[in-house]
Parts: sequence; C-alpha cells; structure tokens
Amino acid sequence: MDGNKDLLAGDGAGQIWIFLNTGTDSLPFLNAGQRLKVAGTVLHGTFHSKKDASHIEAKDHSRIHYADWDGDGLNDLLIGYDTNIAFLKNTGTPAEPLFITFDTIKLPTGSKLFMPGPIIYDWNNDGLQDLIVGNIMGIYWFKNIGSNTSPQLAPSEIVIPKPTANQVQYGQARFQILDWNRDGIHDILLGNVIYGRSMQPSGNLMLYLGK
Ligand SMILES: [Ca+2]
Ligand SMILES: [Ca+2]
Ligand SMILES: [Ca+2]
Repeated sequence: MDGNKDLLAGDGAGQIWIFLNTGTDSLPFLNAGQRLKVAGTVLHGTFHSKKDASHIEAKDHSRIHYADWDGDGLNDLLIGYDTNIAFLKNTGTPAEPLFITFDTIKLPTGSKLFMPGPIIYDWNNDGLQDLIVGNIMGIYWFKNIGSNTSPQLAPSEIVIPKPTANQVQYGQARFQILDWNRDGIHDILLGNVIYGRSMQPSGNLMLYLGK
C-alpha cells in the first residue's frame, strides 16, 4: 500500500481486477489491471468460460467488498458470486494484502441468494458487524449473533423488499449505506437493473431514507 487509493473491480464474468493507482488520489492514474490471485493462482470467473479445475473459481457476476470480516484489523475480501458469498482472509499486511484461502461465508439454512452483493455494516448499532446483502430478491440483513472475531449470522430480515408493482423485477441490487439527510439514521442508496415488461434491462437509482 502506497497510501493512494487503488481500484478493485469485479466483473460480470466473475473475474476480480486490481488497478493500482500510480498517480495521486486527486489525479488518479490507474495502471493496466491485473487479476486477483489466491494462493498464487489467478482467481477464475467461469461465466461463459469452461470449467477449469486448475483454478479457484468465483463463478460469475462477482461483487466485491474489501473490509475486515474477522476482526483482526486487516481488511479481507468478500466476493458475492452466483448464490454464495466468498470470504478471502487477508493473511498479508496492510501494504501487501495476501489471500491464501477461498472460503464461503456460512449463511443460515434456507438462505436464498442470487448474484449477491455483500456489505459489512453494523446495521442495528450493537457494536457487532452485520452482513447486508443486496441481491435479486431485494436487500437482506443478516444480524451477527456471534462476535466480531467469529461472526455468526441469524436468518435474514428484509431491509428493502423486491418490488412487485408493474411486474418489474430487481436485477442486481448494488447499494451503499450512508446518512443521506444527516439525521443520524442510516439510509440506503440503491442502484439497480430493472427488467420491465419488455424484458429490456434499464438502470435506476433509488434512495431509501431510514426512520
Ligand atoms: Ca481480517
Ligand atoms: Ca450489529
Ligand atoms: Ca438518514
């Protein structure tokens, strides 16, 4: 880590890209992307490509979140893909993140995710980091009933349901949690793909104010 912000991106094919910033934060210059490696091997997306047993696979529509999941002070990499959320523990340093293992987060029985986008956030302000997940069915909150160093998740509760009006469907819910109106209560800004009656995809952006 050189103190400059770099860019991490997951794409529809499941590949994870790292673009190192060789400029500055105010004037970033990103170098050519390199693929994320796990245990020295490039993490392999499998959308529209053949299965390859020599690679660790992250399937498709990868959505990444870089934050500390196991409370050891080092940011880890969560990857939402297919119907799972992967947990890549960072065993390196802040300057040189290193990922050796590719585990999936244990979700409560009966959890149904599709193209999930995870965010680590203490949703109920109890001091324990929870998991908020946007996916095709809306946005879910998995409350952490374990600890910050050993998270254990309760069955999900719906934060934002899938809309039913006009037969629109949620596509890939991607969101940020923020306090939009500065009232001290967290809000959600949701970007989404919507498939209308014509089944032509279109994007939209919605703001949900907390109360
Ligand atoms: Ca960590
Ligand atoms: Ca919490
Ligand atoms: Ca607010």
